[in-house]
Amino acid sequence: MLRASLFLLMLGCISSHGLLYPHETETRQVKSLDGLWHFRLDEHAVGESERWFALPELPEPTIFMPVPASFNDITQNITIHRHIGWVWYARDVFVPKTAGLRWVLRFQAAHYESRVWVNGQSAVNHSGGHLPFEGDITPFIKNSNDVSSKVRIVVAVNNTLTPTTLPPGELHIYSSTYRELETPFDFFNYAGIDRSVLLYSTSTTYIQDITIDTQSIDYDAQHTATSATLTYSITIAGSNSHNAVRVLIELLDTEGVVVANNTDSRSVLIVNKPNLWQPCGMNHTHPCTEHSYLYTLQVTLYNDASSREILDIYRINHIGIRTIRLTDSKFLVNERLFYFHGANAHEDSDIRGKGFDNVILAKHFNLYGWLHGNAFRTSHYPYADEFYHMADRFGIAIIGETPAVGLTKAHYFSPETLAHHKQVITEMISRDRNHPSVLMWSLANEPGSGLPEAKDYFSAIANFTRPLAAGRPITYVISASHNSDLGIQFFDMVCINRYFGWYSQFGRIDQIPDLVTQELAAWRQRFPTKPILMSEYGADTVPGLHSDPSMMFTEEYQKDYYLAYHSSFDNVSSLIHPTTGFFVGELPWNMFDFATDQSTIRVGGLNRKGLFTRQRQPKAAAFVIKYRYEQLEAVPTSYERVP
Ligand code: BDP
Repeated sequence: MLRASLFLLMLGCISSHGLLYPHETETRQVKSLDGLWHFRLDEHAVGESERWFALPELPEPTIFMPVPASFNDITQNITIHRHIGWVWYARDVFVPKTAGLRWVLRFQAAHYESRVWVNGQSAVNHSGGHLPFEGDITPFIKNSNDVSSKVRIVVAVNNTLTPTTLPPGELHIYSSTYRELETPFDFFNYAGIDRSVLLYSTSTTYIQDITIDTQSIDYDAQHTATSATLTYSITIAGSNSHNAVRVLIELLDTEGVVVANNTDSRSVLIVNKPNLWQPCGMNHTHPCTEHSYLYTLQVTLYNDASSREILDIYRINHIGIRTIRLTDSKFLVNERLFYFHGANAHEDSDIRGKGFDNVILAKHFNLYGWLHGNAFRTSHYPYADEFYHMADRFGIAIIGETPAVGLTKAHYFSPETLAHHKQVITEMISRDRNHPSVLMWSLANEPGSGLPEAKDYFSAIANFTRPLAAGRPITYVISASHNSDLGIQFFDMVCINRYFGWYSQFGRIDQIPDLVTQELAAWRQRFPTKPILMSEYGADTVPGLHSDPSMMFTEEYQKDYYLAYHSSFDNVSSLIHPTTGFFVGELPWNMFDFATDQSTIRVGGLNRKGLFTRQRQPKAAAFVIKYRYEQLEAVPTSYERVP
């Protein structure tokens, strides 16, 4: 029921990042700028001094470049493939001029450093790939006698990584023709405007940000949810900072019925008999091919306390009611044990590189459904928003990871990197926190966490993130040994990557079970109150290569490799041993083959640890994992009461 008292919000005193997904509503238009843009390299870095942003056309030679896409693999030109430095994109667009509207130019991501000019004027700059950035371009739109006016958008993007970027990198200039970017991580440094570009409108006074979390769920004796309390906050921004507005917050079920509402900008919603969001692939939930329950949050902004004039409406259609709790040995979702069984991935595919594509997106989730895989880590950077939307829908758990991969040298743990890392964490959590599928934040992958510098660095990262974490546990993914890691003590869970039988004990599948058992026991002994997850394990496999007995790189070896790990997992699994187990999940490396730098261990420039090829076809091990996950899905799970 609508509360009697309507709160007036005074504008202008609230500031927030605001990375709401650009959805179309009654008050918002969204225009896609995806398509073919004019593109050229800037090999001598002269574009800015020669003011290419102010020219009617980019200087020749230009080519057509699809957006979104990484530029590297679109042509046959090796110079474009391995270009390091600035590239330029340009296109014109018609923006309808409408009084009372602001137009925002939004880049879902571009890698790495971006500068954007609109009609020759600097409009927005951003440092860092994998996360959106935007700017209000209304002031740059020319007045005309027409109802609409042409807007020229020019974007310069630079993929050079440095010791203070995330991920870090180091440019080595050996001669005028020989430059290499050293990338201390194992994936190709694809670049360009690799996610969609959108132009969207809002009213001049608008809903800038929304946060919503499940605070608590009450259950009856049969473990059926009887009520849930959600906390939310709404941020309003706009041109008229002295105007008074009011806001209506409504939660709608899948039938469109309002099940809770409120008129405070920051308060709670109480939902009776809630339908819970459930992660898929557990005995008590649903298969990963079926939908989880999602509500819609509708926020309506009215002009003032008395008028019915609507200024803005925004809807989030992926609200999941669910809680997360970690005990010393279990990962609980809705007070029931959750066991991560999926596979990690990369945003990577033929021709597109890291370019977003709905075809790849849909195939991704169809294959997780086929595999009975209920989780993935966004290794090693935040993925495109659309992955989170689909994961919410199917109940697939996401471990959201920052691009802090490759922090392997002491000088990378600098104050500059720390400041940027905090900025990235803020942007990632601001963008992704309302997705129920995000169950944990991973703040780095395989840092040099045994280096003395890592201790204070990760202590600072943990302290910074904890108040922002929106109810999720925090972690980073470890390659260091149990007795050398200095940072995970500040985090909630131990996530380890281990490659026994691949990067060590070559060809010795027989050694794997004991090594895994000893490894898990050693971590447990050091951290008896933190659950443990195997966040990577895998073996490169060339599809079609066979041998019996199995040899490294064959399909048989990959099968044997996985089978050798599983008995050791099961001996300490919290799923199979609810009272004594502490091992909460397994994520093979990798779901798909993916592009890397060329080297002697990367046949064809690919990391071939995929269960599937880069073209998304299964290798033999995919069937082993599918069979295992079907078995895991059938294990009944216990229900834990909140003490
Ligand atoms: C792990 C890294 C991952 C690599 C993998 C491998 O976390 O990024 O791709 O090794 O070498 O250490 O396959």
